[in-house]
Amino acid sequence: MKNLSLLVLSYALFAVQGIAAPGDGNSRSQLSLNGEWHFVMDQYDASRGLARGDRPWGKNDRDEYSIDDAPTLHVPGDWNHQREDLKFYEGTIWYGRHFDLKPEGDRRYIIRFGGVSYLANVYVNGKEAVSHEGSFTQFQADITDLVKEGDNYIAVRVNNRREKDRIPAMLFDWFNYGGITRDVTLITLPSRYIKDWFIQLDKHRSDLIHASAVLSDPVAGETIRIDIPELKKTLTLTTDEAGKVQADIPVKRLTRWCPANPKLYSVEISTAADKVVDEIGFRNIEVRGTQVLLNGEPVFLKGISIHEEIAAELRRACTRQDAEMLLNEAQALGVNMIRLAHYQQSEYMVRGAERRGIMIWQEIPVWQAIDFANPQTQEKAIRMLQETITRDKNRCADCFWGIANETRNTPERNRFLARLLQVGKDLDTTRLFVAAFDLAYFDRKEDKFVMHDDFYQNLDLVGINKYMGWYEGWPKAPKDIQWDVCPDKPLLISEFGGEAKYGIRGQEDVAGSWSEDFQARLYRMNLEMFANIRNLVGISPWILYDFRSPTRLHQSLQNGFNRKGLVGDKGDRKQAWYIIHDWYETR
Ligand code: GCB
Repeated sequence: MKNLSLLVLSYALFAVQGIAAPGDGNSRSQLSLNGEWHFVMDQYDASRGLARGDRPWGKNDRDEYSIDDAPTLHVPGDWNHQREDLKFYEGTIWYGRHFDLKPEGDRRYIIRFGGVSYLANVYVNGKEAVSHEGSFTQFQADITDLVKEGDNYIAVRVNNRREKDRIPAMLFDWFNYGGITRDVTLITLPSRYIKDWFIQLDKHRSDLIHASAVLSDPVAGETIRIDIPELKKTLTLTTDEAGKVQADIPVKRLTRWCPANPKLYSVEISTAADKVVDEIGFRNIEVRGTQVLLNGEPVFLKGISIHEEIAAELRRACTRQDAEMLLNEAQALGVNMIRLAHYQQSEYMVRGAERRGIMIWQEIPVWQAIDFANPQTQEKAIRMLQETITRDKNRCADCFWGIANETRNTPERNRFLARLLQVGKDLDTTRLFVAAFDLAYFDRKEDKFVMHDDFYQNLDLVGINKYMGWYEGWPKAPKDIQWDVCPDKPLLISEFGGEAKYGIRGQEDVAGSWSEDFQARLYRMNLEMFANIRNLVGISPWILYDFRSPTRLHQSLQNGFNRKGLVGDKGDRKQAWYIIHDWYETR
């Protein structure tokens, strides 16, 4: 039965387009296309001609659209922080740049975008190469047939307008940065290359690694080698007619990845023409009753939620240094888990967390009220989940795939999420599927917290967002409050907290004081209440840093920031940071 599920996993993964393991685990030849790109703001979406840069086209040699002499934006990076006139821009911007190439006949050229916010239409030498929707997932295109010797021109139309059928939709509680926000890379590959691979430990067994790989072309009889030198394992496999290989690798004396020892093994996958080296860890993550087991042992998730933002510089985080900065602050807090809210974050975050031994909850931006009744929106969500899993399926730190945050219990939502979940489960049988809910409430008649949203039954672990003491008053003393929420499942408090502005000290029992003292007390009270949640497997306070949100309208205190951070926007730790830090030290 297990082998059957591996089979399903492998076939499903390879159905999703993509070469895997990008970024710093990749040993392949790469040309960075980061740097300065010219840009034109196209407010009315009028200038399709910019796909061709400043060249005349057709019979008409009018030079109406020009981009080469336009100012530049840095890639990667959102446009909002780079220029005053783009600070709040939501709309279309054309990016353009040249690059030189000497294409070789037996090579393939793949262009990869780590993330473009929100919609991207990519043109190479005036021809459409790929379009992609969704700010936070990677995409790529084989542009071998579009490139030429010498000067090449690439144009990207980027649009970040909020629309009802997009994900997220019209309103969300973070800043809507636009632009080419992650690395752009041109990868050179042999004409037949290793397209994808999946090498992970069995979900339950510590002595069995499942391995599979697939070539770019469906050819039988080719040799693919998989080596794990440190484990003295070498497999020489022959592709089937789909160009795939798969095998189970029995292992002894495996050092499993865990927070205390985030061991990674160097894994080499090679053919006569191609080779990739990936750093891969092995661990078991599963649920038993209401517990989460890591490598067979119950684990308490000491979490923190993080937005991909450098608040002090009013910009989206996009570099390795940015990721290191955020992870350093999380690690100093004493976490063993991070919730990457509310979307897939860069590979720097994921690989950085993995190296540090931090488990990851990654989710797609199905945030509150998206258009659940719209079949196109459904397809978008499915693709986002597929792309999320495809990029990070070899990252053992990724333990939890989140499919939704704070959705309402309606028939449309139930159908939507059920399908999404099925797609996810067909893709990946080795991780836990989760979602965060905000529908738990204190039932005065029953004298306890309950939740009436049966969708949770479909999940492995349930996240509950609960802002006691902030959006909701205390019904009684925290130590006396009982919880009976999803009692048959592991429960993570996936958000809690309240706002305070760093530096304000004041009355600890007055929310309107906006004081660190109020926030610290609120944290203490919540921790007291959590002691009564029998199925509690962890907490993930909201949130590490204050973050930008156009919905935060208090002009002097919020000033465009959600101030629930344990750390202020400028990097100062608030009192509540120490409460969590000390509590985590005792767990
Ligand atoms: C929530 C949302 C989160 C918000 C937070 C808040 O429940 O999941 O995205 O930022 O509340 O601060 O209101």
